[in-house]
Amino acid sequence: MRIVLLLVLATIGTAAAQAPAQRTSGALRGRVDIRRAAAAPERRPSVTELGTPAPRPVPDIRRAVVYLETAPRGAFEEDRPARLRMDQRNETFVPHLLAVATGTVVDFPNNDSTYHNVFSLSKAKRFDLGRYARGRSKAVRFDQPGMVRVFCDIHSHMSAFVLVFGHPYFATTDADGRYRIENIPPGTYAVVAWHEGQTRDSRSVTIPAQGGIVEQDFEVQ
Ligand SMILES: [Cu+2]
Repeated sequence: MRIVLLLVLATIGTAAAQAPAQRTSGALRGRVDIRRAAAAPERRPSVTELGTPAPRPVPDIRRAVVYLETAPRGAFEEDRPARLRMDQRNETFVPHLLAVATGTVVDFPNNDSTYHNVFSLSKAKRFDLGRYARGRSKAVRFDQPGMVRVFCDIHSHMSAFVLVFGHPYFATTDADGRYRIENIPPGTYAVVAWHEGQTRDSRSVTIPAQGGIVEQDFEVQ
């Protein structure tokens, strides 16, 4: 309740103080430390695998997503790519995690020699793409905010996440765990770091009226 009030006050305050032509905004950046970074254990090749193709790559589970829990009033007119892709490669979804804005279309191309059957039972997006072979692709439009778990009906070890946001204030961490969210209007926000659907680290962050860069680190498991 207090956060909402602060947000409203901050919004009104800055709107009144600013010249109409100039819109101040800030950036939020920092690092997400993934504790016990459960780097999936490396598969030990066995004798029977000698001479067979390389073992499938371990999915990249070190990525986290940082986002504003409640979007500032006003803007959602940013140009985000409205089309992204999640490959099926070596019986793995690549990338393992996609963060998208509502309205984004995601292609699910099959780059394996086997069939796959991508589906989700998540409330935010239920779909079943059916079986299709190498070289073919099907697309899903994500039009409702929420967490979507993606699976393959044929390969139980295949899984991925699509996080859908109704605003543009989110970012996926890079290989070093760093993130950056741009163009945030001044105000106080609840900011969340998300990892693998298990942990959330929430902090209150204030973007000052004069804008600028605010640093905030997170810790998740
Ligand atoms: Cu599959």
